[in-house]
Amino acid sequence: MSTNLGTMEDLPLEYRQAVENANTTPLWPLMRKALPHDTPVPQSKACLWAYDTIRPLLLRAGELTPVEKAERRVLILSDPGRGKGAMRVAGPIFCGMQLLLPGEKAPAHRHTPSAARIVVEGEGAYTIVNGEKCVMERGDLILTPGGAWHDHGHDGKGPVIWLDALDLPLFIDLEAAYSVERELQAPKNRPDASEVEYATPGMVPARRNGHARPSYPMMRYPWTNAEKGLRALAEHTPRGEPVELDYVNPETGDACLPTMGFTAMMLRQGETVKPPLRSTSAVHHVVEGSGKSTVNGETFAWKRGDTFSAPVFALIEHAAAGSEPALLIRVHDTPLQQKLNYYEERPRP
Ligand code: GTQ
Repeated sequence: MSTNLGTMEDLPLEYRQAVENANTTPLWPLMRKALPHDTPVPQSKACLWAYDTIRPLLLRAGELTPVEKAERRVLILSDPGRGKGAMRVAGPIFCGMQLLLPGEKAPAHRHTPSAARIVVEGEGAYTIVNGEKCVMERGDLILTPGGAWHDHGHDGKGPVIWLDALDLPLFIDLEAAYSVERELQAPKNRPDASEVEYATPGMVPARRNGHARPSYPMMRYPWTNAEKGLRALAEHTPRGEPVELDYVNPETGDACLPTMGFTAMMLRQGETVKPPLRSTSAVHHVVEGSGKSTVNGETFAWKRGDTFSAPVFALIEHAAAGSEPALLIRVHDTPLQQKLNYYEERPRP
């Protein structure tokens, strides 16, 4: 069944003006735009952001704008499907590449959106989250949940660059986005929870009766652990089956942030990975290796440091190139959709 619902222009001009003057608008010409038949029509368009292109632009920003003037020195990855200057990468996800130079400090603040960082390059930087100092090593995933104080610093040499992912567009749509500033935090004198409370997989601190488990128990997911896990899983996973690990809250096994999810994935040499069509948007960041991915018929060749997006229900195929496996982190919005009692996977056509 496919009824032609007509267009706004089918209505007499005088009527269109009258409804507009009454601060109303007819639904029926907009019906299919709001509710297309059978499947959503994403506005987001797949895109690749090559690190070789972004890096010099970011270093230039380091010369042009001191961090005190920028607060956060970030180049937003702008979804080409939403016009120039879009403040999102795909669906409800914001991504940006952030630069911190030696000795710089990005001031402490907290905001309603949640954020996560994936370290792309450099050593010696840290993020302090609610007093917990998280060192930033390449590939680490570091969370700053909504409402958590965070500031970034850099005691090392050379630039440090990381990829930020935030649910900022969602908070903007909710008219709920704002931030509060404070002075820099004094960090606790101890390693982060991944090296203390959650140093052993499968074990968590014993809790006394009545002691609530923290909702954000672990802010840093070291890449060394993720890589070790992927390599172990790959050794015992038949080829063609996905080698993919979810980043979870170690206390509950749930997603580690309310709206965004993260997975680490390995593409083995000569293997083609064909995920199902998913109702979520995705951003893939290449931590190790090189390869190519086809998203809705468009092929992106990628290597370490690159980032590429995929809209909802995209037909995706990934393959590693060269003699080494490729290791990627995928950012997605499955936790958000599941909270709305929605998430779908559909078989590939
Ligand atoms: O590091 O706190 O990419 O507040 C955008 C907004 C990073 C941050 C972004 C932010 C931050």
